[in-house]
Amino acid sequence: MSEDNKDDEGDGQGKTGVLTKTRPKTKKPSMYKVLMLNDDYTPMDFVVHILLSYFQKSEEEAVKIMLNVHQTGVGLCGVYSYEVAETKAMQVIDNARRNEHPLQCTLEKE
Ligand code: TYC
Repeated sequence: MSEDNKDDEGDGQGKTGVLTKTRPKTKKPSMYKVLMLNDDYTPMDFVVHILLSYFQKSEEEAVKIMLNVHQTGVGLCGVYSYEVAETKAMQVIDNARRNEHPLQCTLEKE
């Protein structure tokens, strides 16, 4: 019997140990937006292809996002942990470069 869990309150209710177990201080990992930027040269169908290949979008969603980027200058591709976001942005930029398109992606902390 541990000293700090003894029933010494005399209320006839049995054990009254207070639950004081503290949770360790953990922080949720920050999430990052992968943003796609507009440019004047990357073909629209290439951008749609990128959204389908790296961001698991449906054809309909991909076209919507691409047009939104085309019209507003920037658009959201997805939100991921830092490492996943960084990897996806890198893969997109690398793929675009290999295909000689200037398409760019950036990360933004949520
Ligand atoms: N603005 C490009 C065009 O007119 C299309 C485009 C859309 C390029 C989205 C980049 O992230 C982008 N061909």
